[in-house]
Formats: sequence, C-alpha cells, structure tokens
Amino acid sequence: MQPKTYEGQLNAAGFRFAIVASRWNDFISSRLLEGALDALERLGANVEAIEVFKVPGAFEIPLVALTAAESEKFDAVICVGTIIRGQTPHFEYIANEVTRGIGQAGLETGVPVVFGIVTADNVDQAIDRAGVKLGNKGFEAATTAVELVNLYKEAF
Ligand code: INI
Repeated sequence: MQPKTYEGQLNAAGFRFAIVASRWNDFISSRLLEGALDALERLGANVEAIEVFKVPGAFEIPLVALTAAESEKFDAVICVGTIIRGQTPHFEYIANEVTRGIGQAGLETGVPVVFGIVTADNVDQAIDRAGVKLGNKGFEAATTAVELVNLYKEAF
C-alpha cells in the first residue's frame, strides 16, 4: 500500500523567513544565527526575503516570534538562542517558558515557528551544538523551516 505522502523539499527560493535571535551568550548565539543564515543561503533563499530580529535574551524570543508569525510577512519563523544552566533554578524557568512560548506561537498562528534554542548544562555542551562536535542548531532549525514551508505549500 502506498498512501499519498508529503515530505517537504529543501528549497528555500520564493519563501520569506524571520529569524528571531537572542544576544545572551553571544559568542555561541551569534554562531547559531550564522548557521541559520548559512542554511537559508545554501538552500536558495533570497537575502531580501530574510529579516533578522535581535532581542536581549531567550525569554524575549516568544513574543517577537508570535508577532512576526502574526504579521503575515513570513512563511516561517526561526528562533535561535542559548540558555546555559547556572547555579540556580533560573535556567529551568527560562528554558521552560521559552520552549512553551515558541510552541504556542506556531500553534496560535498556524505559521511554522522553529525551535533552534540550545539548552545546555555548561558552555562546552553549548559550543558543541553551535558548530563544533554536534552540528549547529541554527543551521538545523533553518533547514527544518525550509522543509516545513515546502510541506505546507504542497499539502495544505
Ligand atoms: N537569557 C538567555 O538567553 N540565556 C541564558 O542563559 C540566560 N540566563 O542564564 O539567565 C538568559 N537570561 C536573560 C533572559 O532571557 C531575559 O533576557 C531577562 O530575564 C529579561 O527578561
């Protein structure tokens, strides 16, 4: 049996993207933004079709992502940032809220809002996920966004 199956292509041409990027832990976060831009460029996005929104910390990402998704200016919103565990429960509060808020922005608007946030126990783990040992979460998030916009275009 071969049911009709949808799987988005990796072609960014003709689509518009917002990237919401936080500055906290900027030596890592800036690599995530570079990774996201690199993926979009490699997949054929036009630079004029990309807008970057920089915010202070990851906690500020969900509202800007929601507003960008509501604006009808973008086919997908890519969120990148870095949250590193400290000595206090602060990490859990921020990480939980950012994860929930990014998910909510997508569900409320019907626009793909993609999670490219590194949540790590320490700086080494974060660096590994920003282009060293374990890929680049920004690159992965942007690639996911491109796949999803193609899936939506084809399927719905
Ligand atoms: N913001 C981050 O993006 N990453 C962190 O690791 C972090 N820590 O550890 O505190 C962080 N805090 C700031 C927060 O996101 C807000 O910008 C701030 O609370 C103002 O709302």
